[in-house]
Amino acid sequence: MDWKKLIEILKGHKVYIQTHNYPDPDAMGSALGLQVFLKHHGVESLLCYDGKIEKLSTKRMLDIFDFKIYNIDDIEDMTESDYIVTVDAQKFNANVTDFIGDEVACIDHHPTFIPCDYLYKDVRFVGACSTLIAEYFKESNTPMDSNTATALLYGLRIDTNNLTRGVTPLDIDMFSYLYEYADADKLAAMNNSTMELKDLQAYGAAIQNIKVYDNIGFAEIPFDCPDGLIAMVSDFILALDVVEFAVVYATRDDGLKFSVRSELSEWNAGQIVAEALDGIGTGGGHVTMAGGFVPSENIEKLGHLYDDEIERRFVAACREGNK
Ligand SMILES: [Mn+2]
Repeated sequence: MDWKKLIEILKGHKVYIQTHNYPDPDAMGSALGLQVFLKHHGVESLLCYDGKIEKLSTKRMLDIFDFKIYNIDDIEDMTESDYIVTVDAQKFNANVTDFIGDEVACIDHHPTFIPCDYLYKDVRFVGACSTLIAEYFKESNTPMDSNTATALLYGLRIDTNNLTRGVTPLDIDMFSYLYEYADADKLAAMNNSTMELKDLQAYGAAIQNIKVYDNIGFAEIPFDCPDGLIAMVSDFILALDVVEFAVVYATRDDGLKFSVRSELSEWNAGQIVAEALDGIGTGGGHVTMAGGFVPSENIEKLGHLYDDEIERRFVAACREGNK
């Protein structure tokens, strides 16, 4: 990390901070945090994303932390010479739309699938991108305000599932650093009423459809639902004591959307989903959490009983990973 270099590169340019599509709390917290950091060092920026802000928790972040992030459809004046910093996201990733601006910098905690030549790159495997942004404040002695600290802390907590998933010593350090400044009332407000009726319907469908083979749990949500919700249901299935690897997928008009979770270090969720969907779709992600997609035109390739074929593919890929 070289915060001075980042400021130097961005100074004097029109800067956008772009999250991955359908931003989650870590992406939103990171984007807000970086915006506040840059502003302190004389760089104004706008936050942007593609897709939707669809989950109740992310919508509430906008109110509680009082900031703006623009959908790309509402930005009409971005040009090729504008600078983009991607946070919690990397250019060329499947979940990051390539905007017209120039992706000059990247701060992320995900693995790189297709390398990109940035002027500034800070990709480190920690539990949350919010952790990395918090470190920019700490390293540079930039004043941390309570609102920003709380948003970053919330992102850190959600991405690490309350410090239980993919946590590194830096996450713990930044957690305690942010905690000093955080606003307990705002955190409590984020924790209250986080479930909508449609969330409950997705859980209900998944519970009805759950199948467990040894330690692998499968559940289909037979209707469209947001990425974040599929991920929550996947975490929920993983919480079953017998399940150590969870595969949840929702049926959408345009295909099947997967969320995969692993508790076993030898079963790399990202690799397994990529292998299981090889030839019919795409997949990838972290060791513990990953996602995938099968476009509708390929579902028929899976045969009439596509759920059987999906289960067969995942079980085979898990066994392969166990060798
Ligand atoms: Mn993240």
